[in-house]
Amino acid sequence: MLHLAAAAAVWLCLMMMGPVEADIPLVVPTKGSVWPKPQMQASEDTYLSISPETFNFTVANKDCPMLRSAMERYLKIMFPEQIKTRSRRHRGSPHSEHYRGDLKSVSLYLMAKCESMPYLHMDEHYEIKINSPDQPGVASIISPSIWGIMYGLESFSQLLVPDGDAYRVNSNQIMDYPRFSYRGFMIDTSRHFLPIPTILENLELMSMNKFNVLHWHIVDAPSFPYQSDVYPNLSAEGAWTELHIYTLADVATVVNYAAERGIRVIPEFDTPGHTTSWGFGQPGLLTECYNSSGVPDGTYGPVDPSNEDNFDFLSKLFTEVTANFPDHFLHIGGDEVPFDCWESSPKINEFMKEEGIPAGDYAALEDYYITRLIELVGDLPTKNGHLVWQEVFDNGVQLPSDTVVHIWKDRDDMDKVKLELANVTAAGFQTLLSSCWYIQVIHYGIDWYPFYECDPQDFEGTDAQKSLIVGGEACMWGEYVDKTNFIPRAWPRASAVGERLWSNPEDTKSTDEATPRLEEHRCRLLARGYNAEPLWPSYCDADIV
Ligand code: CP6
Repeated sequence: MLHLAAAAAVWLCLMMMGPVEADIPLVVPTKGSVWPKPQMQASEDTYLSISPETFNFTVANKDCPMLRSAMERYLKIMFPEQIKTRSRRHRGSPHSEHYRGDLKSVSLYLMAKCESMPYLHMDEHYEIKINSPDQPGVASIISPSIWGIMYGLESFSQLLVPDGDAYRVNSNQIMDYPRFSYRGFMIDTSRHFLPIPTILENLELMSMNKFNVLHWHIVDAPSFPYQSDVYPNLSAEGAWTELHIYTLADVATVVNYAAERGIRVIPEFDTPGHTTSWGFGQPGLLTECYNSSGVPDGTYGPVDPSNEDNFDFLSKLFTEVTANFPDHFLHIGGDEVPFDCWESSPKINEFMKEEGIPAGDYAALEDYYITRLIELVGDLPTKNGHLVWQEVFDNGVQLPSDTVVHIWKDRDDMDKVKLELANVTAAGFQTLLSSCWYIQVIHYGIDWYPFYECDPQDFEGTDAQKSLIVGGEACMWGEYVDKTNFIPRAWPRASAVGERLWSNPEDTKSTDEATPRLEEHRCRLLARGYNAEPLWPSYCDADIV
């Protein structure tokens, strides 16, 4: 009765604010559903009972240090030491005719070698069997990789339904794997510093949503928080303060915490634009801009490609960066390069003449810069691959065939985005989509439908073109986001992106079908202690503590 009254009040309020759907359904969250939706799942009403005091995971096949830590982590996630709601729960209900016994342990079968670092196109398959016909009364998680085992543990943890002080888990067979191998989340630590605990909390939430790449847009024009050993002046002069920095030890903390959850960390050092903060600690790096009377006006533009020392600087800096970020890929940026400062500079125009770059063709100068940068990145001791923002492709830069092109523009014009997807893949490049997944942008109302409805393979193209889509990335640009609002702004809205990138599109066409599952998932995140924001008038058991 109370629910109806509350819903009616909300309905009245909404009516007064403007036209909305007249009937607002009360969302009844489902229990024990897995988010993102598995590729294949068959479940039954029969269930096993789990007692937290005695339950354990068992290494059935091959041991692995990461397997041990994942087991311990999931025991804590499943059975938090202090569940304050426990005393308020009803006692466990008496077993029904569907009860099939107690589940004392889940056997973990790691079927191939024990790895320690995640990578692009790693194997992520897993299988879960709980009280299956061929193995009644027991449960197992089976995977060729430690990464699949982790996803299996996450899915298993989501199947548990509290039952007094115990839990129930239904008979289930799950066979699961991701639709895309790149499921990214971008953070921006230049517009606002994000303390390490916030970054780690977000990594934990990413793993609960089966994301596998943290794209760390670590520096940009406003501040340079990366503390380099080889160029300490960059952060000494370019960070907000000497405390708003990430040391190499902090980087290692993030990289290791991420790897333990199957998440790669790709740093972005965006050049030649977006580099104002770099200039304070590295004189000569940026182009001096001139006023109309031909005098330097005291401001600086993009990296100065006419200064040969700058390529040496970038090579040394990136040697350090790639030694500390072990992933194969480096994001080298290349977006939004303004040409007016280059245009104003006699030094730049003279250099273009010497290099045979047509006068006034600053896109060709950008091409010169990016081409050298890509060569430099491939020649680092770690021989890295690279991602670039779409402008680099749009401007006609000749790119090596292994470049990943990151599409971000035209979020208000999906027809343009589809055309870009078609063009980039027709040129044979691996492609990553972000245009429709700007997590920092919020609206009043239900705000996750467009995220859920965006599909990276929904464009005119051949199967070969579609297969070049490596995945997508939710971006949290940081202009208006810091540790105070990061987590609720990201979650559970990014969960909608997570399901789009993981699940079969045929089974995830409907936001109506997804709604109760996402409601449950949001309550789950709340129960696990994360400030995931609400989606719609509703309640969670964890609300009252
Ligand atoms: N910073 C950098 C940004 C953006 C980009 N690059 C950006 C532009 C427009 C929107 C959101 C973000 N803040 N370095 C573009 C990739 Cl709407």
